[in-house]
Amino acid sequence: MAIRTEEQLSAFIQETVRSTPVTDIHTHLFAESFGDLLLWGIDELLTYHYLIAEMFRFRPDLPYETFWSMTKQQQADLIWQTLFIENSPYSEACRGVVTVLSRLGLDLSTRDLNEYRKYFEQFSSSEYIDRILSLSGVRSVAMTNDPFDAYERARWEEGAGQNDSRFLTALRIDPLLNGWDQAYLTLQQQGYQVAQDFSGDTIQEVRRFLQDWIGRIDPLYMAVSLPDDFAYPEASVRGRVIDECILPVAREAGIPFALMIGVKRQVNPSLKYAGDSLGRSDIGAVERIVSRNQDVKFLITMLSRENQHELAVTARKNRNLLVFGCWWFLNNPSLIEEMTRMRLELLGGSVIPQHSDCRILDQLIYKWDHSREIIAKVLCDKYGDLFRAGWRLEEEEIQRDIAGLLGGAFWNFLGKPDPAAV
Ligand code: FIX
Ligand code: ZN
Repeated sequence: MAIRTEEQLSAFIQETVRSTPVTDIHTHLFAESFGDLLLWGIDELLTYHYLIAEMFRFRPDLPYETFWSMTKQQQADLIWQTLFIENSPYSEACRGVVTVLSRLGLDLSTRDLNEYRKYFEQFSSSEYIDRILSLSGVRSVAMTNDPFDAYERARWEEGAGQNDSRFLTALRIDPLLNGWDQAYLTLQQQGYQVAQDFSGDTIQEVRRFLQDWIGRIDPLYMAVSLPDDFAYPEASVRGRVIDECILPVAREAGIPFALMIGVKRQVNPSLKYAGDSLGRSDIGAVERIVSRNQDVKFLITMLSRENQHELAVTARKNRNLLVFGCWWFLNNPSLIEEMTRMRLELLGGSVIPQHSDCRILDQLIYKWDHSREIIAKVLCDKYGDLFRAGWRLEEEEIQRDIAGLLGGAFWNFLGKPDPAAV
């Protein structure tokens, strides 16, 4: 049906963005069969590492060790008191908790954390997964599957990951590229004949390791996060692993290599896993890896705001590069809007505007609610411009475009149908 007025256009865009199911291409969530790796509930929400970092800013006298020696519930109490009671929770990570509590139907006027805790007790993990996926309108999520994690490896050996098609797999291989001096030992323990100095069959054995894990978990892609000083090509262990192991295996398996570039790990080790930061990276490294390996597909996100424009332009020049998400410190409304606007202007619908990076299941609600609102706002402007220029749109065309942005472009890039699509 054709859209006749600008008001009708905006209302239709907003409703379609709100109701179109999402494929969330990068999260740290897990299916129920992965046991303790699946995190949900109020104490997990409050102890999200984004909130830990924010809490410490308001508690200059709190020794780091005191916080780390607390139980999770005590940590959550302190974060609630600091960020929600003694201050107003308008930072994006705090606002996220408010959105979640509100959409779960909890009474925000009480601000009673123990009352909120009771609410979560009524659900089993499996009921809660159904509830959150339904409330957030997320159809499927890619997990971050780590073959270097002993607990997760044991779950795979028990047959986890095979019985819930809403949880898709992604093979995460950071230690191979960022910590070879330890990683080679884990590979040896798993039966691969690798040497620290790369002698003998090391290259073939690393490839065999990747191939075995691809065979075992059938990942959508292989992924790594990389530091801000990532260089390519490079005469280093990382450079060799990329060129001689990952790229040949990605090529042969026909799966993309996902690069998340720009992390400065542990700038403040006292903050533990909340202590990472970011830095601007060299777009030249991205240009070279994608243009010299045109028969490999690359999913790329960068962490620094300063890299976003050049990354979008690099994607214009290389169809084997799909830009995705507003990652981590970019996942704030002002930056999501700026980046989404710029990306749609440069790339049309050949982009994945957002992923959630959720670590806690409940976060799917806020990360997608907040992002959908911004994506809809930008689309209203873009389709509005077309409308005012005289371009008339059918509802079906808008539905097609939005389905692409929220998942279709990803599946097209992979060359696979969305298994969860009905
Ligand atoms: O490397 C990653 O996948 C990052 O997203 C995480 O490690 C990071 O801690 C995070 O949660 C960002 O949102
Ligand atoms: Zn992540």
